[in-house]
Amino acid sequence: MKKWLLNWRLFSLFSVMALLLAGCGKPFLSTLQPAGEVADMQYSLMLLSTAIMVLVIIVVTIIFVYVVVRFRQRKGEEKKIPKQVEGSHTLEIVWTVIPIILLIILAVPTVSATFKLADVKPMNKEKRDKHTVVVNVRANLYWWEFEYPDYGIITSQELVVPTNERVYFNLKASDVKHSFWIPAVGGKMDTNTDNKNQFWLEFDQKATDKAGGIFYGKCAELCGPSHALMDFKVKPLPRADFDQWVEKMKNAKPVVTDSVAKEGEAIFNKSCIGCHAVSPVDKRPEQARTAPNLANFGDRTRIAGILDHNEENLKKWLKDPNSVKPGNKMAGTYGNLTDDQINALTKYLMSLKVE
Ligand code: HEC
Ligand SMILES: [Cu+2]
Repeated sequence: MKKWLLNWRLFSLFSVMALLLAGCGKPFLSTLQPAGEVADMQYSLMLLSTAIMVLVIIVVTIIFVYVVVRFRQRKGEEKKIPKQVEGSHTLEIVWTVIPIILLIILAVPTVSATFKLADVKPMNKEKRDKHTVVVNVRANLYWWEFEYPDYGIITSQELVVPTNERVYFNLKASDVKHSFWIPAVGGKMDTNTDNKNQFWLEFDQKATDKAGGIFYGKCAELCGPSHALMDFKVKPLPRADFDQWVEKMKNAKPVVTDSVAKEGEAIFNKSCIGCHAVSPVDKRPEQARTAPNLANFGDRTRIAGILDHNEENLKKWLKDPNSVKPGNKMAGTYGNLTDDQINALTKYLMSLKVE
């Protein structure tokens, strides 16, 4: 092959790879841009293990190349056999001890970080500090519920937390196993049906600003056909704003003035209220909470966790949820809606705001 052609091919290959890699590293979803204490710890461990691996690869490669060159068959010396070292105690000790040392270097910080990350004492105290924020996360096919037991409020799909402090989580699932993961901030931790997992995360204010105020969360355990669409968003707020948000949620009530929205409310109260609550203060037991709480639906940035938040997409969702999220638990549970009903419901749902 002509040389310039080969160069050109390599060049395009590397450009495509560079383009692919450029997709990584967005501040709102990359583990490589850690946005809090947990993410920092996890990132340092990644760097450490990568450094050790690269070191091993470099040393082995150098030895390999040296041996290939040094002991190659030379002209006139075809029969020559180099000195044999089989059974050398020194060498055997060297290549046993070095990996042990490397493993210890890796193990000490890993075990220490594991214990730090598992320290959830502040949330389990007999009488919890008033300041400590605890969130009960419940994963469902294919949506997320966030309950704040100390404030008596519930929200869905978008987790709101204070920045620059440890937030504690109780994690569980109501149907199958899922996994709670906010790549830039930390995780992942399984949500199970038969036990409760606990951990904490810290959301850094500066990193939040850099990420545009919102982080992406994901389900990280294959759970069904719409697993890849089981996203949620995280809105970290400065403590004062967070407290305000909690107060607004506690006092939220749908105020419907528009006549079309009123029609929507009537349809909603007939066909949808059995599953969806529109008050964040939902006293029903969790088995009865079979759908996302819609109290602050109008404030959200996504519909069903994935579609951009606008009327057009909401109509698309109400018309045929299955076309958006195959196999979701809302599809086929209410009769066909007419376009007028969908318009009315859209007006009503978009008016559900606390901000
Ligand atoms: C059988 C229970 C059930 C009924 C009845 C039901 N839904 Fe749902 N709805 C769900 C579930 C479950 C989801 C979550 C789907 C997902 O994201 O996987 C959902 C999601 C939604 C969402 C997106 C929520 C979000 O947080 O982004 C909207 C909006 C919605 N439903 C509106 C309605 C309306 C309007 C009606 C009545 C016409 C209705 N639902 C009837 C179960 C139900
Ligand atoms: Cu999943």
